Amino acid sequence: MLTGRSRFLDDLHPPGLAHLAFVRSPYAHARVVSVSVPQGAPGLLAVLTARDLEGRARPLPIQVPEGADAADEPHPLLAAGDVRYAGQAVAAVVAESRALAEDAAELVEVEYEELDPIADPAASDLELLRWQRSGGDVDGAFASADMVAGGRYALPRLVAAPMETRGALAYHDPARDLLTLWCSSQDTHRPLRNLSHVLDVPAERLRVIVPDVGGAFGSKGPLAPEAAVAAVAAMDLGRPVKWAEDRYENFVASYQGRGMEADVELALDGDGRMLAVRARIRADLGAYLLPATAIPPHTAGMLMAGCYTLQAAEVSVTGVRTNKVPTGPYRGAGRPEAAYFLECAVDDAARALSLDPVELRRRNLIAEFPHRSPLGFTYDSGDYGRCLDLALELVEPGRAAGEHLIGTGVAMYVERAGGSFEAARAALAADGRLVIHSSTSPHGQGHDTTLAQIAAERLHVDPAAIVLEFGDSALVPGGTGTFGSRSVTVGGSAVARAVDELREQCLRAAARLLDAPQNEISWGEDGLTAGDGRTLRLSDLAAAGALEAVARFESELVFGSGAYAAVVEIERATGRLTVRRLAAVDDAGTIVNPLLAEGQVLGGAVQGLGECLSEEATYDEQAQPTSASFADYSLPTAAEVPPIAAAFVESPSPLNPLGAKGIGEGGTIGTPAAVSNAVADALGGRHVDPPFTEDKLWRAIHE
Ligand code: MCN
Repeated sequence: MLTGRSRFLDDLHPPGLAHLAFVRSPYAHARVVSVSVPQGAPGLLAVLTARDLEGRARPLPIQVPEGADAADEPHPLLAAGDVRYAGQAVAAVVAESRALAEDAAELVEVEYEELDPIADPAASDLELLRWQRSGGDVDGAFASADMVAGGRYALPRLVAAPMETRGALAYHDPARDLLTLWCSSQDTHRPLRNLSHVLDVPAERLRVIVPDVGGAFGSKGPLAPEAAVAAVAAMDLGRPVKWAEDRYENFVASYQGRGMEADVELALDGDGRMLAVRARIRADLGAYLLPATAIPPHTAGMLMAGCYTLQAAEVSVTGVRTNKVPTGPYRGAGRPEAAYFLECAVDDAARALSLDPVELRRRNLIAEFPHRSPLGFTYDSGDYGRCLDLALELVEPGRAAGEHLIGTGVAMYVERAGGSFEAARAALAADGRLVIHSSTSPHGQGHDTTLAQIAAERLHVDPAAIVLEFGDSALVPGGTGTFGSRSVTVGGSAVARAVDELREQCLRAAARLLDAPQNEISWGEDGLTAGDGRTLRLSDLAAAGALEAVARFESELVFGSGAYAAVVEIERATGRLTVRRLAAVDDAGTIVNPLLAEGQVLGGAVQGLGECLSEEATYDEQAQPTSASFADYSLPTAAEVPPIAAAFVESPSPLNPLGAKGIGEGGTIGTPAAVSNAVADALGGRHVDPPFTEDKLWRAIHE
C-alpha cells in the first residue's frame, strides 16, 4: 500500500464496463408520486426503479440481537412509495461512463409530495428496536444505597469517513451462471450472505472478491444496498457494472455511527462501593434497520457493567426511527458508548462523594477471573488495576496556568471480541512456498504480517516465505468476518491450528521419506532433519506431494480492557480545547505484533480525539444533513494530535491458543471517555458532551 501498488475497487476497469449512478432524494421525508425516465440520453444503458426490482430483489435482511424486538423495517434497495432520508436512492442509472451516468441521472424526474420529517429522536415515537436485561437484585441495591449518582450522557452521530469510499463491481457470467461481486468491503462473508438473501440465489452461484480496501472502520460490513443494485443491473445488461460512490454520497448514504444517549444511575454505599447500575439507552437509528443497525446499541447495553464488581444491573435499549440515514457499526460499535456512559457516571459519582475518581475506581475494580457480569457476560481475564496504574504513570498530570483551565481525566473500559468462527487452510505448495488462505481479510490492520508471523513462529520459517491469501470467497474457507476486533483472536487461532496440523503432516511425510521414526525428526531453519543428520528441505517435501491442512476455530467471547488518561487545556477567553497528552493502556491479551498493535491503538485514539474535538454529523430541523462535506465535518489533523503514550498489559486469554484478544478498537473506546472526564475536571465538575467545540465550552465557562 505504501508503495502505491495496491488495487482498490475503482482501479478495476474490465472490458465492457458500464457505470452506475444514483438519483437520490433531496427530501428527508416524502411520498414518491412518480419517476419519469429519460429517453435517449447519451450513453444511457438502463434506468432502474423500485418497480423494476419487484419480485427480483428483496430488501436487505435485518440481524436481530438475541432477546431483542426489532421492527420489520428493512432498507429497500431503491425507495418504493416513500423516501425516508435525504440522500436515499430512488433510481439507478447505468451508462457508458461515470460522467454520462451522472448526466443521465440528472434527467430523471421524480415528483415528490413532501411529508413532515423527524429530525429529533426525542420527538419520535416510532420504535425500531427494543431490548432489556437485568441481573441481580437491582431494586434492593438501589433501596439500600447511601447515594445514587449519575446523569444523562450523549454521543453524537459520526461518519466513519474511510479514505476510500464504498463501491462495488458486478459481473454475471451466463455460461457458468455465476455472479461475481468485487466489493470494497471488510470481508467476503457478509456481502455474500446478504446478496444471496437479496437475490434469493444460492451462495454457490455467487462469488465475492474484496480487493485492497482503503479503510472501512466498521462502515463496510454488510452489503450496501447500492451494491445489490449493481448486481441486478449487471445481470440485466450482461456487462460488468461498477458503482463507486463519491464523497458526498458517502456522507449522506453510508450508514453512520454512535448517535446514542443514556440516563445512567449508579447506586453506591457510604464507602464508595458500587452496588448497582441502571441505564436507559436511546439510539437514533435513522430511517430503516440495515443488517447491522441493531448491533451497536445492544453491545452498548451488554457492556454497561464495565469493569466493576457491582452485583446488579438493569439496562434498557430503545432505538427510534428518524428521517436520517440509518446507523450501524462504527469502530467500537457500542463499546465507546458503554465506556462513555458508565465512566462519565463514575466521575459524577466521585464528585458527589468528594472522592478522587481514581480511588473510587480502585475500590471497585474486578480482580478475579473468570468474572460473571450481572448482565450475563463472562470476562475471561484481565488486570484492571495494572492498566490503571500504568495509565496514571504515563499521563503526567497538567499544571494550571492563568489563561487556561487544566483538567485530568481517566476512563476504563471492558470490550467484547471473539465469538463465532473463522477458518484457515495452510498448504505446502509444490514450489515449496507456504500458502495460507484465511477467512478473515484485512482493510488496513496488517493481517498479512500478523498471520504470517503466527504461522512462521510455529513452523520455524522466515515469515517472508509465507504467502497469505484472502478476500476471495472462491478461494478462502467460509468464516464470519473482520469486525469487532476478532480477527487475530479467531482468525489467527484458525491459522495456528491449520499450521500445527500441517506441521504434523510434514513431520509424518518426512519420517516416511527419510525412513526414520517420526519422533526423531526435528524441525529447524534448514528443513526437517532425521536423527542421523539427513535433512529434507521443505521444497523436497513438497516435490514428493503437496500437503494441506484445513482448520476451523470456534471462539467464545473474550474481553479486552484498558485504562486511558488525558490532560486537557481549555482557553478561558475562547473555549478552545487542546488535548495536551493522552495515555493509552490496553490489555488485548498476548500481543502478536507490538508495532501493528500500537498502530491500531494510535489510529483509534486519533479517531476518538476527532470525536471529542470536532466530529458530528449534524442535521437541521427538516432533517437535512448540514455537515455533508469535509468543510463542515472536520476530521482531526496531525496538528491536533498530542503526544500519545501507549502501553500494553498482557493478560492472556485462556480461551484460544494464542492467548489473544482484540485491539482494533481500543483507542476509539477509551479516548472519548477519558477526554470528556478531563474536560469536566477542567470545567470544575460540569459535564458537557462532545464534540467540545469552542462555543460549547465557552458557554460552559461563561454562563
Ligand atoms: N494485534 C496483535 N495482537 C493481538 C490483537 C491484535 O498484534 N492480540 C494486531 C495485529 O497486527 C492485527 C491488528 O492488531 O492485525 C488488529 O487485530 P484485531 O484486534 O484482531 O482486529 P481486526 O483485525 O479484527 O480488525 C478489526 C478492527 C475494527 S473492528 C475496526 S472498525 C477497524 C480496525 O480494526 N478498522 C480499521 N482497525 C482499522 N485499521 C485500519 N487501518 N483501517 C480500518 O478500517
